[in-house]
Amino acid sequence: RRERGLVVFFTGLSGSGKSTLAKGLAEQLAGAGRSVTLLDGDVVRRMLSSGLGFDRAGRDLNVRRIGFVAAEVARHGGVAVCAPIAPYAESRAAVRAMVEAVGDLVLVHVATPLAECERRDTKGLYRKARAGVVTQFTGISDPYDEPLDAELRVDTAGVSPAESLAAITEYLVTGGWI
Ligand code: GGZ
Repeated sequence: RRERGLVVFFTGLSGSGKSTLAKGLAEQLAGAGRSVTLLDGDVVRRMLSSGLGFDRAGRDLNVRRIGFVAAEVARHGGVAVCAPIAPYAESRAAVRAMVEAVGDLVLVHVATPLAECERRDTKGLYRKARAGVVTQFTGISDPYDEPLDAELRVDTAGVSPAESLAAITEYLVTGGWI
């Protein structure tokens, strides 16, 4: 018997908390005995999408590649946890179509407000974006389409990563995935 494949796809601004939540969730699912593949934004950019830029075409291709790999994982009964910004609704819809042809998709909108992401500025990129040193920066000089079809929305402002993670876990337990 094969378990039904699952893709948990995080989308949100840089610094919103996607990577932290994705990593925590991946560990939790692995602990529950699932075979988990983590497709984090920066690793994918290095290993799968090196050479791609941040214009619309580059982001679209990046997100579709992630969706393709995630769907392959799900097709074989695994769990893929993905965490790119994925700012375009159209690219996210393409991922949903690829995944739902073979398994389940849970889209998690990490809806931490821009002001909080910018306050954190963990990598100093917002400061550079404001100064115009980094261009086409999501939320500052590039768009982010707010998801209208997210299964789950979490705002990590003023909440511990453990609490945000618990909300996601609870959703997956209620839906019978864990
Ligand atoms: C957005 C950028 C940009 C621009 C570099 N816009 O916080 P980070 O550093 O680690 O996450 C961001 C990451 C975004 O890559 P993704 O592959 O997730 O984006 S997309 O889904 O849109 O393809 C950020 C860094 O790369 N970064 N330049 N201009 N983020």
